[in-house]
Amino acid sequence: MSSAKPDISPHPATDGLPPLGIRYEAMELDTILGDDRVLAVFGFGAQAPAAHADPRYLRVNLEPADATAPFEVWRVQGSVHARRDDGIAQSFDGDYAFGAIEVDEAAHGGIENAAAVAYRKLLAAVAASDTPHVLRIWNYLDAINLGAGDDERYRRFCVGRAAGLEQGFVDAYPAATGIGVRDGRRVLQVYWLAARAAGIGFENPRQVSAWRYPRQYGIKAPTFARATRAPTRSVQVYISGTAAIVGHVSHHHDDLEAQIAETLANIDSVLAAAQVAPAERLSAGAVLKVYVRRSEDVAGAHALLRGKLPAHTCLLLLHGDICRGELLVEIDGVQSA
Ligand code: 3EB
Repeated sequence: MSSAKPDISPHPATDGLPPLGIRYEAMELDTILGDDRVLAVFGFGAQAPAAHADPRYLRVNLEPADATAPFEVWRVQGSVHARRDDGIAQSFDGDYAFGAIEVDEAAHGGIENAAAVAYRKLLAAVAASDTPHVLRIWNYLDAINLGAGDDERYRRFCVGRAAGLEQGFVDAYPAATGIGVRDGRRVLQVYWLAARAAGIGFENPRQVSAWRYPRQYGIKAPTFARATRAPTRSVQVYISGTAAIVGHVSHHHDDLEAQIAETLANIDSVLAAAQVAPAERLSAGAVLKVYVRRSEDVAGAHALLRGKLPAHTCLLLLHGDICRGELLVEIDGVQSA
Protein backbone atom coordinates (compact mmCIF):
# COMPACT_ATOMS: atom_id res chain seq x y z
CA MET A 1 0.00 0.00 0.00
CA SER A 2 1.29 3.40 -0.94
CA SER A 3 2.01 5.76 1.88
CA ALA A 4 1.37 8.71 -0.43
CA LYS A 5 -1.80 10.54 0.42
CA PRO A 6 -4.09 10.42 -2.59
CA ASP A 7 -5.32 13.74 -3.93
CA ILE A 8 -9.01 13.44 -3.24
CA SER A 9 -9.78 17.02 -4.20
CA PRO A 10 -11.93 17.15 -7.35
CA HIS A 11 -10.61 20.64 -8.08
CA PRO A 12 -7.11 21.84 -8.85
CA ALA A 13 -5.38 23.41 -5.89
CA THR A 14 -6.28 27.07 -5.55
CA ASP A 15 -4.21 27.89 -2.56
CA GLY A 16 -4.80 31.56 -2.96
CA LEU A 17 -2.65 33.64 -5.26
CA PRO A 18 -1.61 37.10 -4.16
CA PRO A 19 -3.85 39.63 -5.87
CA LEU A 20 -2.39 41.26 -8.97
CA GLY A 21 -1.43 44.90 -8.40
CA ILE A 22 -3.10 47.02 -11.07
CA ARG A 23 -2.42 50.73 -11.14
CA TYR A 24 -2.20 53.70 -13.46
CA GLU A 25 1.24 55.25 -12.97
CA ALA A 26 2.76 58.39 -14.46
CA MET A 27 6.43 57.38 -14.29
CA GLU A 28 9.12 56.89 -16.90
CA LEU A 29 8.67 53.63 -18.76
CA ASP A 30 12.25 52.52 -18.11
CA THR A 31 11.84 53.20 -14.40
CA ILE A 32 8.73 51.04 -14.31
CA LEU A 33 10.40 48.27 -16.30
CA GLY A 34 13.41 48.40 -13.99
CA ASP A 35 11.31 46.67 -11.35
CA ASP A 36 11.37 42.88 -11.79
CA ARG A 37 8.03 42.65 -9.93
CA VAL A 38 6.38 44.26 -12.94
CA LEU A 39 4.57 41.70 -15.07
CA ALA A 40 3.27 44.06 -17.78
CA VAL A 41 3.06 47.74 -18.70
CA PHE A 42 0.60 49.30 -21.12
CA GLY A 43 0.87 52.65 -22.85
CA PHE A 44 -2.11 54.27 -24.55
CA GLY A 45 -2.27 56.29 -27.74
CA ALA A 46 0.15 57.98 -30.08
CA GLN A 47 2.03 59.81 -27.27
CA ALA A 48 3.06 56.54 -25.63
CA PRO A 49 6.22 54.73 -26.76
CA ALA A 50 5.29 52.55 -29.74
CA ALA A 51 7.36 49.61 -28.58
CA HIS A 52 10.15 48.54 -26.27
CA ALA A 53 12.73 45.79 -26.41
CA ASP A 54 11.24 44.52 -23.14
CA PRO A 55 8.41 42.05 -23.97
CA ARG A 56 6.48 43.28 -20.92
CA TYR A 57 5.61 46.57 -22.64
CA LEU A 58 2.65 46.88 -24.98
CA ARG A 59 1.12 49.94 -26.57
CA VAL A 60 -2.62 49.98 -27.14
CA ASN A 61 -3.57 52.45 -29.86
CA LEU A 62 -6.55 53.96 -28.09
CA GLU A 63 -6.19 57.68 -27.57
CA PRO A 64 -6.53 58.80 -23.97
CA ALA A 65 -8.96 61.54 -23.07
CA ASP A 66 -6.15 63.46 -21.37
CA ALA A 67 -3.08 64.36 -23.37
CA THR A 68 -0.79 62.60 -20.92
CA ALA A 69 -2.19 59.21 -20.06
CA PRO A 70 -0.49 57.21 -17.34
CA PHE A 71 0.89 53.74 -17.92
CA GLU A 72 -1.16 50.81 -16.69
CA VAL A 73 1.13 48.64 -14.58
CA TRP A 74 0.58 45.06 -13.43
CA ARG A 75 2.68 44.07 -10.41
CA VAL A 76 3.23 40.61 -8.94
CA GLN A 77 5.03 39.19 -5.89
CA GLY A 78 7.54 36.94 -7.65
CA SER A 79 10.39 38.01 -9.87
CA VAL A 80 9.39 38.18 -13.51
CA HIS A 81 10.97 36.53 -16.53
CA ALA A 82 9.96 37.66 -20.00
CA ARG A 83 10.54 36.45 -23.51
CA ARG A 84 9.34 36.93 -27.04
CA ASP A 85 9.07 34.05 -29.47
CA ASP A 86 6.99 33.28 -32.54
CA GLY A 87 5.54 36.78 -32.32
CA ILE A 88 4.18 36.21 -28.81
CA ALA A 89 5.40 38.29 -25.88
CA GLN A 90 5.07 36.57 -22.53
CA SER A 91 6.13 37.23 -18.97
CA PHE A 92 5.82 35.00 -15.93
CA ASP A 93 6.42 35.10 -12.19
CA GLY A 94 5.18 31.59 -11.37
CA ASP A 95 1.73 32.76 -10.21
CA TYR A 96 0.70 34.83 -13.20
CA ALA A 97 1.49 35.23 -16.86
CA PHE A 98 0.98 38.10 -19.26
CA GLY A 99 0.85 37.33 -22.96
CA ALA A 100 0.39 39.46 -26.04
CA ILE A 101 0.12 38.71 -29.71
CA GLU A 102 -0.33 40.92 -32.74
CA VAL A 103 -1.53 39.38 -35.98
CA ASP A 104 -1.33 41.21 -39.29
CA GLU A 105 -4.69 40.84 -40.97
CA ALA A 106 -3.48 41.08 -44.57
CA ALA A 107 -0.91 38.35 -43.98
CA HIS A 108 -3.74 36.01 -42.95
CA GLY A 109 -6.44 36.90 -45.45
CA GLY A 110 -8.40 39.28 -43.22
CA ILE A 111 -9.70 39.82 -39.72
CA GLU A 112 -11.56 36.52 -39.50
CA ASN A 113 -8.58 34.29 -40.05
CA ALA A 114 -6.28 36.65 -38.14
CA ALA A 115 -8.54 36.06 -35.11
CA ALA A 116 -8.41 32.30 -35.61
CA VAL A 117 -4.60 32.43 -35.82
CA ALA A 118 -4.34 34.65 -32.73
CA TYR A 119 -6.54 32.36 -30.63
CA ARG A 120 -4.82 29.17 -31.76
CA LYS A 121 -1.48 30.69 -30.77
CA LEU A 122 -2.88 31.93 -27.48
CA LEU A 123 -4.19 28.47 -26.60
CA ALA A 124 -0.92 26.82 -27.58
CA ALA A 125 1.13 29.31 -25.58
CA VAL A 126 -0.87 28.95 -22.38
CA ALA A 127 -1.18 25.15 -22.71
CA ALA A 128 2.61 24.89 -22.84
CA SER A 129 3.04 26.95 -19.66
CA ASP A 130 2.77 26.50 -15.89
CA THR A 131 0.04 29.14 -15.98
CA PRO A 132 -2.58 27.48 -18.22
CA HIS A 133 -5.64 29.20 -16.73
CA VAL A 134 -6.65 32.27 -18.72
CA LEU A 135 -8.40 34.74 -16.44
CA ARG A 136 -8.88 37.68 -18.79
CA ILE A 137 -8.48 38.64 -22.48
CA TRP A 138 -8.46 41.99 -24.27
CA ASN A 139 -9.08 42.22 -28.03
CA TYR A 140 -8.38 45.43 -29.97
CA LEU A 141 -9.00 45.75 -33.69
CA ASP A 142 -9.20 48.58 -36.17
CA ALA A 143 -12.48 49.75 -37.71
CA ILE A 144 -14.56 47.37 -35.61
CA ASN A 145 -17.91 48.56 -36.98
CA LEU A 146 -16.90 48.60 -40.66
CA GLY A 147 -19.01 46.38 -42.91
CA ALA A 148 -22.71 45.59 -42.95
CA GLY A 149 -24.60 42.78 -41.25
CA ASP A 150 -22.62 39.58 -40.90
CA ASP A 151 -19.73 41.22 -42.78
CA GLU A 152 -19.12 43.71 -40.00
CA ARG A 153 -15.51 43.37 -38.92
CA TYR A 154 -16.45 42.67 -35.30
CA ARG A 155 -18.74 39.84 -36.38
CA ARG A 156 -16.07 38.35 -38.60
CA PHE A 157 -13.66 38.61 -35.70
CA CYS A 158 -16.17 36.61 -33.60
CA VAL A 159 -16.36 33.91 -36.30
CA GLY A 160 -12.59 33.63 -36.43
CA ARG A 161 -12.23 33.67 -32.65
CA ALA A 162 -14.73 30.80 -32.36
CA ALA A 163 -12.79 28.83 -34.98
CA GLY A 164 -9.51 29.48 -33.18
CA LEU A 165 -11.04 28.35 -29.90
CA GLU A 166 -12.02 24.90 -31.18
CA GLN A 167 -9.48 23.33 -28.82
CA GLY A 168 -11.17 25.16 -25.96
CA PHE A 169 -9.88 26.79 -22.83
CA VAL A 170 -9.00 24.48 -19.94
CA ASP A 171 -11.69 26.36 -17.98
CA ALA A 172 -14.92 28.07 -18.97
CA TYR A 173 -14.66 31.27 -21.00
CA PRO A 174 -12.64 34.02 -19.37
CA ALA A 175 -13.80 37.60 -19.03
CA ALA A 176 -12.94 39.74 -22.06
CA THR A 177 -13.04 43.07 -23.82
CA GLY A 178 -13.52 43.67 -27.54
CA ILE A 179 -12.98 47.28 -28.60
CA GLY A 180 -12.27 49.14 -31.82
CA VAL A 181 -9.15 51.22 -32.28
CA ARG A 182 -8.90 53.84 -35.01
CA ASP A 183 -5.29 53.71 -36.04
CA GLY A 184 -5.89 52.42 -39.57
CA ARG A 185 -3.41 49.66 -38.80
CA ARG A 186 -5.05 46.38 -39.63
CA VAL A 187 -3.27 44.43 -36.94
CA LEU A 188 -5.33 42.45 -34.46
CA GLN A 189 -4.01 42.84 -30.94
CA VAL A 190 -4.89 40.26 -28.30
CA TYR A 191 -3.43 40.21 -24.83
CA TRP A 192 -4.24 38.18 -21.77
CA LEU A 193 -3.67 37.45 -18.12
CA ALA A 194 -3.28 33.81 -17.09
CA ALA A 195 -2.61 32.15 -13.75
CA ARG A 196 -1.37 28.88 -12.32
CA ALA A 197 -4.80 28.29 -10.71
CA ALA A 198 -8.24 28.55 -12.26
CA GLY A 199 -10.59 31.48 -11.77
CA ILE A 200 -14.34 31.20 -11.68
CA GLY A 201 -16.52 32.72 -14.40
CA PHE A 202 -19.69 34.59 -13.56
CA GLU A 203 -22.63 35.73 -15.64
CA ASN A 204 -24.84 38.77 -15.15
CA PRO A 205 -28.47 37.96 -14.29
CA ARG A 206 -29.52 41.20 -16.03
CA GLN A 207 -27.92 40.12 -19.30
CA VAL A 208 -28.16 37.18 -21.65
CA SER A 209 -24.80 35.42 -21.63
CA ALA A 210 -22.81 36.65 -24.62
CA TRP A 211 -22.33 33.12 -25.93
CA ARG A 212 -26.14 32.77 -26.04
CA TYR A 213 -26.78 35.97 -27.99
CA PRO A 214 -29.38 35.28 -30.67
CA ARG A 215 -28.49 34.99 -34.37
CA GLN A 216 -29.31 38.63 -35.13
CA TYR A 217 -25.97 39.70 -33.61
CA GLY A 218 -23.85 37.54 -35.86
CA ILE A 219 -23.11 34.01 -37.03
CA LYS A 220 -20.93 33.19 -34.02
CA ALA A 221 -21.75 34.56 -30.62
CA PRO A 222 -18.99 36.25 -28.63
CA THR A 223 -17.15 33.87 -26.33
CA PHE A 224 -16.60 35.49 -22.97
CA ALA A 225 -17.83 35.41 -19.38
CA ARG A 226 -19.19 38.61 -17.87
CA ALA A 227 -16.61 38.41 -15.07
CA THR A 228 -13.86 36.17 -13.72
CA ARG A 229 -13.17 35.90 -10.03
CA ALA A 230 -9.44 35.34 -9.71
CA PRO A 231 -8.08 32.48 -7.53
CA THR A 232 -6.70 35.05 -5.11
CA ARG A 233 -6.56 35.10 -1.32
CA SER A 234 -8.46 38.38 -1.28
CA VAL A 235 -11.31 39.16 -3.64
CA GLN A 236 -10.31 40.24 -7.11
CA VAL A 237 -12.84 40.22 -9.93
CA TYR A 238 -12.06 40.97 -13.57
CA ILE A 239 -15.05 42.65 -15.17
CA SER A 240 -15.59 42.20 -18.91
CA GLY A 241 -16.35 45.07 -21.21
CA THR A 242 -19.79 46.12 -20.00
CA ALA A 243 -22.29 48.36 -21.74
CA ALA A 244 -25.97 49.36 -21.69
CA ILE A 245 -27.19 45.94 -22.77
CA VAL A 246 -30.13 44.45 -20.88
CA GLY A 247 -31.13 40.94 -21.85
CA HIS A 248 -29.45 40.99 -25.25
CA VAL A 249 -30.81 44.39 -26.31
CA SER A 250 -28.92 47.71 -26.38
CA HIS A 251 -30.77 50.38 -24.41
CA HIS A 252 -30.83 54.21 -24.30
CA HIS A 253 -29.75 55.02 -27.84
CA ASP A 254 -28.13 58.46 -28.00
CA ASP A 255 -28.41 58.96 -24.24
CA LEU A 256 -24.96 58.99 -22.71
CA GLU A 257 -26.10 59.53 -19.14
CA ALA A 258 -28.62 56.68 -19.25
CA GLN A 259 -26.10 54.35 -20.92
CA ILE A 260 -23.58 55.07 -18.17
CA ALA A 261 -26.18 54.46 -15.45
CA GLU A 262 -27.22 51.17 -17.10
CA THR A 263 -23.59 50.13 -17.49
CA LEU A 264 -22.89 50.77 -13.81
CA ALA A 265 -26.05 48.82 -12.89
CA ASN A 266 -24.73 45.93 -14.99
CA ILE A 267 -21.32 46.06 -13.31
CA ASP A 268 -22.93 46.15 -9.87
CA SER A 269 -25.09 43.19 -10.86
CA VAL A 270 -22.23 41.02 -12.11
CA LEU A 271 -20.14 41.88 -9.05
CA ALA A 272 -23.09 40.82 -6.89
CA ALA A 273 -23.26 37.56 -8.84
CA ALA A 274 -19.54 37.10 -8.12
CA GLN A 275 -20.34 37.48 -4.42
CA VAL A 276 -18.68 40.82 -3.94
CA ALA A 277 -20.23 42.54 -0.90
CA PRO A 278 -22.39 45.60 -1.64
CA ALA A 279 -19.98 48.02 0.02
CA GLU A 280 -17.11 46.71 -2.09
CA ARG A 281 -18.88 46.93 -5.45
CA LEU A 282 -17.60 49.84 -7.56
CA SER A 283 -15.75 50.98 -4.49
CA ALA A 284 -12.38 52.67 -4.19
CA GLY A 285 -10.82 49.27 -4.92
CA ALA A 286 -12.02 49.45 -8.51
CA VAL A 287 -9.72 50.25 -11.43
CA LEU A 288 -11.88 51.04 -14.43
CA LYS A 289 -11.24 51.71 -18.09
CA VAL A 290 -13.91 53.69 -19.87
CA TYR A 291 -14.17 53.47 -23.65
CA VAL A 292 -16.03 56.43 -25.16
CA ARG A 293 -17.06 56.38 -28.82
CA ARG A 294 -17.52 60.11 -29.55
CA SER A 295 -14.85 62.59 -28.53
CA GLU A 296 -17.54 65.12 -27.63
CA ASP A 297 -18.82 62.71 -24.96
CA VAL A 298 -15.53 62.26 -23.12
CA ALA A 299 -15.78 65.22 -20.74
CA GLY A 300 -19.42 64.44 -20.01
CA ALA A 301 -18.70 60.77 -19.39
CA HIS A 302 -15.88 61.68 -17.03
CA ALA A 303 -18.04 64.11 -15.06
CA LEU A 304 -20.94 61.66 -14.84
CA LEU A 305 -18.70 58.86 -13.58
CA ARG A 306 -16.90 61.10 -11.09
CA GLY A 307 -20.31 62.06 -9.75
CA LYS A 308 -21.37 58.43 -9.30
CA LEU A 309 -18.19 56.71 -8.12
CA PRO A 310 -16.07 57.10 -4.98
CA ALA A 311 -13.33 59.70 -5.25
CA HIS A 312 -10.54 57.13 -5.15
CA THR A 313 -11.83 54.86 -7.90
CA CYS A 314 -9.18 54.83 -10.64
CA LEU A 315 -10.56 55.82 -14.02
CA LEU A 316 -8.87 55.86 -17.40
CA LEU A 317 -10.92 57.30 -20.25
CA LEU A 318 -10.05 56.25 -23.79
CA HIS A 319 -11.55 56.96 -27.21
CA GLY A 320 -12.71 53.64 -28.54
CA ASP A 321 -15.42 52.11 -30.67
CA ILE A 322 -17.86 49.72 -29.07
CA CYS A 323 -18.81 46.60 -31.00
CA ARG A 324 -22.43 47.66 -31.42
CA GLY A 325 -22.79 50.91 -33.33
CA GLU A 326 -25.51 52.26 -31.04
CA LEU A 327 -23.47 51.95 -27.86
CA LEU A 328 -21.68 55.14 -26.79
CA VAL A 329 -19.73 53.82 -23.84
CA GLU A 330 -18.30 50.60 -22.44
CA ILE A 331 -16.49 50.04 -19.15
CA ASP A 332 -14.20 47.24 -18.06
CA GLY A 333 -11.99 46.85 -15.06
CA VAL A 334 -10.97 45.06 -11.94
CA GLN A 335 -12.63 45.17 -8.55
CA SER A 336 -10.43 44.34 -5.60
CA ALA A 337 -11.71 44.10 -2.08
C1 3EB B 1 -21.44 43.07 -25.00
O1 3EB B 1 -21.81 43.03 -23.84
C2 3EB B 1 -20.54 44.23 -25.37
O2 3EB B 1 -16.33 40.23 -28.07
O3 3EB B 1 -14.88 39.85 -26.48
C3 3EB B 1 -17.97 43.14 -24.41
C4 3EB B 1 -16.91 42.38 -23.92
C5 3EB B 1 -18.33 43.01 -25.72
C6 3EB B 1 -16.22 41.51 -24.76
C7 3EB B 1 -15.88 40.43 -26.94
C8 3EB B 1 -17.64 42.15 -26.56
C9 3EB B 1 -16.59 41.38 -26.08
O4 3EB B 1 -21.79 42.24 -25.84
C10 3EB B 1 -19.44 43.86 -26.28
